[in-house]
Amino acid sequence: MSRHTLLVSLGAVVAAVSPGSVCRAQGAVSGQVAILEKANDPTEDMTNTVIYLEPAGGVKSRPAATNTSIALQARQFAPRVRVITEGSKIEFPNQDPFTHNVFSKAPQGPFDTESFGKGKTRDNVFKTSGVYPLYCNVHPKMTAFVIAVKTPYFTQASNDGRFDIDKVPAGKYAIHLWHDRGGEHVDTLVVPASGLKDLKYQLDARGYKYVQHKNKFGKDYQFNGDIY
Ligand SMILES: [Cu+2]
Repeated sequence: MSRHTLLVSLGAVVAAVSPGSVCRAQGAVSGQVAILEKANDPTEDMTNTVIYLEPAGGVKSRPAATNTSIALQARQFAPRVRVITEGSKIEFPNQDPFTHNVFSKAPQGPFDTESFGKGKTRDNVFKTSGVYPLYCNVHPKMTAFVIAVKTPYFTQASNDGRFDIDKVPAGKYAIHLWHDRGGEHVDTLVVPASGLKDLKYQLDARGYKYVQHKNKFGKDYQFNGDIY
């Protein structure tokens, strides 16, 4: 091989290795989840199902913040469930004409916004991953859940239970499916470069029973003249 030929060959190799080709192939992970209900009751809160994929070796860098909001509206948290990345901020705008509060006793990050009135907004940064049940110290039936995750691969199911997580690099994952009445299911997935589809999962809400939580002082709620 002449010196000239060698230089040409090296040039061809360099051109073939573009920055994009160094990345691992990415595919979508999709499927459908169903909630088993007592006496075939319909599932009206399917979108409260959170699905996320944790890479087997953990994530190398902290995923970007996915700041969002949960409104206080008609004596409810709207929406009732939000999944975010660890370290994200959630704002709580009070859209009712009366006072609310937001507190959580989650051991990984308890907080309390104190009471705030109509048109005001409070917020909280969820620094540590985990499930945060949120309550209002004024209204005993108000409940929401924030699920803070350490991965950028997450979603919430649509009304029919379908889910689709885009751009998942090939590799091994733990898939978590969580629903406030159906509990949590964890499974191992090996995602090929082409992705995975038609996954089927079922969560069981038949044993679920509503349990009234305590107020922020750890005591039973007292009727305070407000309408529950
Ligand atoms: Cu309230």
